[in-house]
Amino acid sequence: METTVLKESFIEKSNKKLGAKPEDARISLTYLSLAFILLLVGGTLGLIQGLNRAGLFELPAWLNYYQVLTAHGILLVVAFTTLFMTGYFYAGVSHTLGGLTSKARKFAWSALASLLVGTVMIMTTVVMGDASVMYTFYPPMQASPWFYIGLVFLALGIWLAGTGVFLNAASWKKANRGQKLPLFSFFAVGGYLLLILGSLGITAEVLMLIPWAFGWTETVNVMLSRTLFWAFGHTAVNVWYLVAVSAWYVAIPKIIGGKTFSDVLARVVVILSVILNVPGGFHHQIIDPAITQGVKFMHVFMSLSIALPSLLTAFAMFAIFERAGRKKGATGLLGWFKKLPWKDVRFLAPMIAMITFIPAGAGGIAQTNNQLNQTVHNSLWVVGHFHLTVGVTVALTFFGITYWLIPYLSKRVMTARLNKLGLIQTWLWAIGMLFMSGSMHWVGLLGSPRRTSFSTYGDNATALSWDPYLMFLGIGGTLLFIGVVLMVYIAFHLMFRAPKGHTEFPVAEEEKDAAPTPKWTERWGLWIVLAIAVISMGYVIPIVDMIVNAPPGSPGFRTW
Ligand code: HEM
Ligand SMILES: [Cu+2]
Repeated sequence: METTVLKESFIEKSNKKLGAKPEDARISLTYLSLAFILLLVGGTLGLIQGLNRAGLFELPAWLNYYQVLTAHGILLVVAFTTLFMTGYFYAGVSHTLGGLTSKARKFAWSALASLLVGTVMIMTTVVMGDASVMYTFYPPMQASPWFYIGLVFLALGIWLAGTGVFLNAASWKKANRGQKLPLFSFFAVGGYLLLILGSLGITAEVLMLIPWAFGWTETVNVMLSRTLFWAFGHTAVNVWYLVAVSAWYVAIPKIIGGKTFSDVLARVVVILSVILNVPGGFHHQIIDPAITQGVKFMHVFMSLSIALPSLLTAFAMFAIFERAGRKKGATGLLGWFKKLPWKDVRFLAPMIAMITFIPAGAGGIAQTNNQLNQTVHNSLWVVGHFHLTVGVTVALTFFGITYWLIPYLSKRVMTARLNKLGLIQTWLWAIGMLFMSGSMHWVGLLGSPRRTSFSTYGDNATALSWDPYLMFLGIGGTLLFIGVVLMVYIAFHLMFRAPKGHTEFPVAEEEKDAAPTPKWTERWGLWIVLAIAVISMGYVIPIVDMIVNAPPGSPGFRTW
């Protein structure tokens, strides 16, 4: 016991002195720079869409609305998120396990190469007008085969990045027998495990679509493709959420001067997320034909079960806030609220992200119900929903991480001026999204469809009644775009310009009297078996049905 304590404090001390290892920092900084460049491009495209839908900006003849929408979706919800997650997880694994192994470093670099090749391939086909199929690429819309091959490279990149983390964690466990994997690395292992499980769906799908896009097979099974897509699409956004949650459990308590609420609870949240998530994909297909009511009912239940870990997290977070506040002398029922460091952007950004998850999660629960889904399906409501979940809860937490992660890696410090700029950025984002997402929700209820450029539908009275809301959408989008520019400026400033110095990687400690974490939390083999069992329970019957009772397949169409 004594030696382990010694060892830990030695690692901690040397980390403090030296900060991130240069060769590990280079990996994370490269990932993060690319992520922020893509955020800038994707955000610009978002502004174009927002202004177009407000009726303020007409796209030039050479630019198609669906081309813009495809690029915006893929750059932000797939590429930005994957790159940020990898840069952040590798930095934290390096920090909490005392440096990356040379093998893990190789995996990180080859993952980056694969992700870049994939992104460039996909974007080239989109820019050339050969793949305006949006990020969901539903057949029978048919893109250039290189678009789907690009997706294979993205999946490969995810597997490589995950494998590097798994190997690193395994070698640490071997060298530190009997010790529990540090919580941050536990999140990283769980996150990649879930992402890899989800990516199996998209891989199976594109292997079907590639021969079809080359013309080697004539038709494709549309229902099967949609189902496999959502096994991935749904899981991926839940992974982005889990990445955000990792920072809430690991970094935020430290930033506000508190302690971990419960190490076991955090690990149980990770385990439940890994086991329960994938079959939730069906809630994106509630209106799809060819899925029986019984199966749809089961999936409503599966979707709602994912709310459980989120509720556990909400409980833990408020407990952390209250304890930290009381330690600083807060009294009364809500006195702790005032003791929170609202002027520290490292806290404010993820806090607004968390608060946003309350209405965002409630909207998600509403959408999962069959009857309510009929009302909002394919309307702008849905776009409003995921700009709250991914656009605020995830993205704003990522921004909050950036304020300490980048200076930690670049061996610089955040100045008071940058903190102030960060506070402005956070409020701009929150207010911009309140306008944009709020009006999207509302106008969606009034029937305005998603995924269409501006139209008055021949001056139809209902369509004209949407206009004021769409104007607010445009105003919100403009504020958000200013937020994107500010954020990218701050990120690169922290990388290259801020004053040199030491920045801490905040990792919360457990309370002195915390109960030890039971060993069963690290039975990964069991979690994988359970996850596969749940996935089989959700998918075997509908997929067999879709294959055995398949209607004639569809040839490809170019709708643009
Ligand atoms: C400057 C900030 C942003 C603006 C102005 C913006 C604006 C928009 C608008 C207006 C649409 C709807 C278009 C339609 O359905 O016709 C849209 C779709 C979308 N946005 Fe954003 N957005 C922004 C940031 C983000 C972020 C940060 C993410 C995710 C991390 C994101 C992910 C998406 C996705 C996945 C779609 C759906 C694309 C599709 O339907 O195929 N957006 N965005
Ligand atoms: Cu989902």
